[in-house]
Amino acid sequence: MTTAPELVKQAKQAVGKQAAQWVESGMVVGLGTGSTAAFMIQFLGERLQRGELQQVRGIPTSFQAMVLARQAGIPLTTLDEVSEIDLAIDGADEVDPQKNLIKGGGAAHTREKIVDGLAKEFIVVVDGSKLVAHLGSTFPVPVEVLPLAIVPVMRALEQLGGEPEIRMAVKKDGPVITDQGNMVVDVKFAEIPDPASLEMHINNIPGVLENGLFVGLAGRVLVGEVTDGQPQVR
Ligand code: ABF
Repeated sequence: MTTAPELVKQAKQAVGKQAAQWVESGMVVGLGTGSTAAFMIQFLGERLQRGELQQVRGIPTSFQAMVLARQAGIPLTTLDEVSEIDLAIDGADEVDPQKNLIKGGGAAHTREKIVDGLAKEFIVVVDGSKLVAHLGSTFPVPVEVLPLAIVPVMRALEQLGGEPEIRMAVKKDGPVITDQGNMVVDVKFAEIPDPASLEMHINNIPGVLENGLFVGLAGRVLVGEVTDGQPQVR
């Protein structure tokens, strides 16, 4: 069982490295957000620098991914300039047995859903702690909200049976602001029996930009674990 922070880091590193091996020359790659995707970006950059790959272009899912990709030497492009995304590689906060996800712990789920959803293949990279029997059991559903609508949106989220809470910055001196300039509400649900329906109902609230339920988008799920001191990916 991988739980200590150093072991979790090793698991994320192992899965990030393996995911970078799925990239082939000529591909347009969606670059995910978070610490696991960051390892993938680093290893992908190293493959490019070694000359193992040519003509790869990345589409970042956040400012974080954009900066890391530039540092790693990965050429970037935009959705305006490509007709398709071959592969997206991104992390998650929860993965259920049907490969439905909760994402958005990094407040990047709006761009992530656009990029990951457009990809021909979307590979999820997680450490074993992210696997759950039911979505919502360990993590609330993040919702990106236009600031002017924050009060009515929170009321509507309560009517859907959730307990919404505005996400605050680490120092608690203000709300977290997304790359798009919006706020994030984390919504705890006692249970999520139908993730697809909840995803749709939340997005129907005026003022909501996007929520972190990713239903039916994930393809392969790569899981990193450290067993007997050895990082492994399954
Ligand atoms: C992003 O980073 C998110 O959608 C998810 O919230 C988070 C996963 O973080 P980490 O890989 O650091 O555990 O992919």
